[in-house]
Amino acid sequence: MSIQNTVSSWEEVLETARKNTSARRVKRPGQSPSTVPIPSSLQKLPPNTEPPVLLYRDTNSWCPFCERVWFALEEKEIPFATEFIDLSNKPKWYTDLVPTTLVPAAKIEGNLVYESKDILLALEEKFPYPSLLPENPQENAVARQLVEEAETNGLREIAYKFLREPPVDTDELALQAAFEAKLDELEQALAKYPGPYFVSTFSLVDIMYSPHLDRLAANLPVYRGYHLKGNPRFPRINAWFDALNQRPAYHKVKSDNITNNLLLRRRWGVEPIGNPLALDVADSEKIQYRAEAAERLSDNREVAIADVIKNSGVQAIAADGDFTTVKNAVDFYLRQLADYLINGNSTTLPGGRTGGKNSSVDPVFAAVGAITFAYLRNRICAPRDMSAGAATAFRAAIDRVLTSVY
Ligand SMILES: N[C@@H](CCC(=O)N[C@@H](CS)C(=O)NCC(=O)O)C(=O)O
Repeated sequence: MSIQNTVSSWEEVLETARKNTSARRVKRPGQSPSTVPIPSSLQKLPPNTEPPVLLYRDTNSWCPFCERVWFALEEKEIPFATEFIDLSNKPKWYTDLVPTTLVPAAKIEGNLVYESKDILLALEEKFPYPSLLPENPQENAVARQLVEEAETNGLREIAYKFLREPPVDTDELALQAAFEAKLDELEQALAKYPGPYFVSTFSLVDIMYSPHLDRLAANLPVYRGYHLKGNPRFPRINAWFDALNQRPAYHKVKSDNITNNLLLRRRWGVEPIGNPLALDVADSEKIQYRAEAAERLSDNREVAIADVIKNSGVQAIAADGDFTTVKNAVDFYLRQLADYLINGNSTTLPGGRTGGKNSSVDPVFAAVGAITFAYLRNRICAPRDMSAGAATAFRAAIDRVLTSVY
């Protein structure tokens, strides 16, 4: 029997995956990104009604400032549509429309607002419930002050200075001390109200800080050998991360650690001093994340296969320019990956040349599998392609199936 018949069909995988996850996306044929998540709040709108908010954000869903706005929209369950802006080639209509030319920007009931902080405050104004600012006037004023400070307190600047390869004449320890002093200020701010957040309820202050602190928590261990998570100097920041992690909206908008680390390497060309590819084991095993990853891969397989063939280098393997075999191999290995995500260890993995029952596996066929998996492990990007949890499950499954290719 051919090994190609040993795994489930795409249709079978998709059907099972959809029973185990409610996450769905809309396809955008020929566009980037190729899919977009459906905000759960859209169900609240009568059919054929335009959502009251249009969010302009970056194509790759990397922008931390856009993440702030997306986080608030999900928390407040405001129905919204998204327009993606390619930051490497911004359309003229966008630079004409938005004075700063930056993302995010939003049209709130037709009115343009830009600057993430101003968009957050405008959303509070137009859609007061559920509120992301405290009701109590005194606490409300504190929260507003903290929102301003999140922009002006210099934490971001010092953090990124510390994170980037410091110039030779820089005293790295002094830089670290300055960064830690800023984090101490956050610790003190978090101590002022009961509960894990900056004020007594989850608020815009948390949203202002979360995308940057999240990225720093992922990047610092890998690029500076410095740990924010688990650091006993910052118990409140750690409790704050734990509290954020309980919020469903956060899981929709956040990125995963590997995306955050690969991004830094690509953008700055910096070399990791730690392992950039360590996975969050807990997320990788969750059924709903495995199902979401399988659903994404099955539903969007044509785009995934075309991307692998075009960009992974696998074309070099095609004998005499005949891509049929290469395409079949990519299709097979992706199907095997999707099947493994759904069925776990009961999926028949070929066993390769190490002596499994398919020890006769064709090495050229296997090479296509190895390239496909290595490419997609780093190519997948959360939350652009799937949620952070699903991306983690996806990468963990690739690691597993990769061991069976030869
Ligand atoms: N202060 C702005 C910062 C926005 C910002 O820096 N956006 C970046 C993406 S992360 C951008 O649009 N970059 C494109 C460019 O610089 O041309 C805000 O809070 O909205």
